Amino acid sequence: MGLQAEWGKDMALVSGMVETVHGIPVFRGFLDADEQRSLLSDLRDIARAAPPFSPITGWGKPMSVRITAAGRFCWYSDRRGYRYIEAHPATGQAFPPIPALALRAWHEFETRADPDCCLINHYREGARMGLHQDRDEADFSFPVVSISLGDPALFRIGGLERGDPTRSLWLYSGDVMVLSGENRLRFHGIDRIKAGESALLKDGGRLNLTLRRVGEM
Ligand code: MD6
Ligand code: FE
Repeated sequence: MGLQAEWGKDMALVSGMVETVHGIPVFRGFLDADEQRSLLSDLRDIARAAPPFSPITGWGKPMSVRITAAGRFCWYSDRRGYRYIEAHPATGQAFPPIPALALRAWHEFETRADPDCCLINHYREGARMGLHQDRDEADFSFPVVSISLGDPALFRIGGLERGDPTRSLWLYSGDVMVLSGENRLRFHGIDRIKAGESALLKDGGRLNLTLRRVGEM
């Protein structure tokens, strides 16, 4: 059973190289260098309108990753717990629209509806993201589509229980990864980034976009 069986004719729509890593499709170089720069420029505008912030974990510690979002929803966490919010915690404003290139990536994999959240994670050297499940969305039949920009990241993915065995893979600038079907609820996280590898971000580091549908249809 190869990719052909999993993706069928849809594969022809996708540019670049697709690898199945631990059963998860990773579209290497889905965005070429020009597209990466163009998306980055959109993300800079978004960060100006909706400044990235470090959510506070349930333990009362700020996360090492800085977060903002485009679209209707943004993930948020403070001492009261975590949830999706619809207004920026500092400005009180709605989040900016999702960039066209990110929407295009989503539509390669899901045509039933647009995403209503594009979460943007910024990793500086030393930042990481603990093992978690994305399960606060209304309908798990929608995928989560991830786009990586900048320095490589070591992505760890396990099973449906926190203690299940995990495997790791590197995500590079321009790669798109899709968590759908039986992979949708797997525990996953980022162990570390390899700082100084990519020249895309002026100050180095990594950006990750995850496109999702949070609300009901
Ligand atoms: C990251 N990614 O790559 C964190 N979640 O920085 C995620 O948490 C993630 O890549 C759901 C689906 C795909 C992901
Ligand atoms: Fe996640």
